Amino acid sequence: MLSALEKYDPQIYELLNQEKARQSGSIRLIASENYVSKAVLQATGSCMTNKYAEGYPGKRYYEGQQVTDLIETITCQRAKKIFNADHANVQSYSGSVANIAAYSALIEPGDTIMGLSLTYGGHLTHGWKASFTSKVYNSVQYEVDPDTGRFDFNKIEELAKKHRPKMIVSGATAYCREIDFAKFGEIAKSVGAYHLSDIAHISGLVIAGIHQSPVPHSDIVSTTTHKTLRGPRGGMLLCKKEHAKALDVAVFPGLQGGPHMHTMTAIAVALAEADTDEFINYAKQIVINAKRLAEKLMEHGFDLVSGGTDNHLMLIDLRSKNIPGKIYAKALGRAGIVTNYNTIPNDPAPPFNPSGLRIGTPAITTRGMKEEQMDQIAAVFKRVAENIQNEAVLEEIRKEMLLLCSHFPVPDHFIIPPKKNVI
Ligand code: DSN
Repeated sequence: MLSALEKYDPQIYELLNQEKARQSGSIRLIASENYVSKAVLQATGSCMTNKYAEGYPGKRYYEGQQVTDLIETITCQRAKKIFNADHANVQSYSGSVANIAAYSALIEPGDTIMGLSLTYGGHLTHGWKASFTSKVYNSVQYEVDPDTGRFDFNKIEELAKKHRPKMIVSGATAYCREIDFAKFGEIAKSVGAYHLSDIAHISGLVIAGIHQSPVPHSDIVSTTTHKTLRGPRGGMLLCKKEHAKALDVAVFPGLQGGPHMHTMTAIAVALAEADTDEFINYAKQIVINAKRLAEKLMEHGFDLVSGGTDNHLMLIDLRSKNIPGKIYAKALGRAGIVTNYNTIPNDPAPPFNPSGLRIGTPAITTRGMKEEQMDQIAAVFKRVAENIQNEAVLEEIRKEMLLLCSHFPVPDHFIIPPKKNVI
């Protein structure tokens, strides 16, 4: 495939090679990124990209659905089985669209929604002021306690009682502690709200049983498919039986036209991979690595929001180091480590130049790195902080990181042996 690309469009081919080299030659700590298997990559780049399939299996608006119907049915079955859910919709183009579909299925424009503020770790679509979701719905935002970095359920409950939202959203993009979905569900029930859980970041951990599942406690669960779950870039929804029809209609024809069948096909493959012991071991190692990295960073004098992590990510509060998040992320980048700057709870600095850095371990865990490498990476964080403008030291570290990468090559050919009884 690539040789055809090379011949037809050498410029794009060359850029793809550059990106491949970047992904292979750097320590990728962006908590939402990963490396997919060869099987997932193949499915993503398959002939399913050529097919329109508006509608649902057995009820399409185009002919030629002999295979698409089977693929969608299998993908839904796998999703329901692995999450133990009544119903699955696997058509969402992304996590953002999945969240909007969830609102649209259960509540009306103008109704009140209550989600975690973006600057405290929530997602844009949880009702952030710049998002469409706050224009269509009346958005009330809760925060995490700035002192503990954790949810304060008394405050959340108080806010819910005051504003009586129609939908409470649990889930986050930058929260490093276990989320008590049962408690969120209880609060939602007590005020007559629906409960939407967004597990985009942690769905792989939920599948592996190392994070509480929101499924029994939520009306709808949304997720992306490419973070800890390690599939293609897409979205997925799970819900209780009674919301199945409304949710499906909200996705199609409510918000989308034809589903991206190549992505859905790759989601099916990723779900089969996730239903294996190899996946469970990988997910466990993500958390072991994150805890070790957090511990070592703290030993090196870094402040972590909430004092550690329960999941795959952590937030470094850089105020005590006197280094703005962006400056630090860029210096780390020059040293071969890719991260993203991030707000911290009650950040005195603006979101585009925040006081924190978010890091996560999914991608480096997929590469096979373990505790020893976490120690090495934590030590590098210290050296970079001490040499923020010393380009010679940063270049020296970059070479060390390149060497580390060479010992853990990008597993773009890794294959998860399928389970015997895969659906
Ligand atoms: N942009 C994603 C993340 O990095 O967490 C959230 O959707």
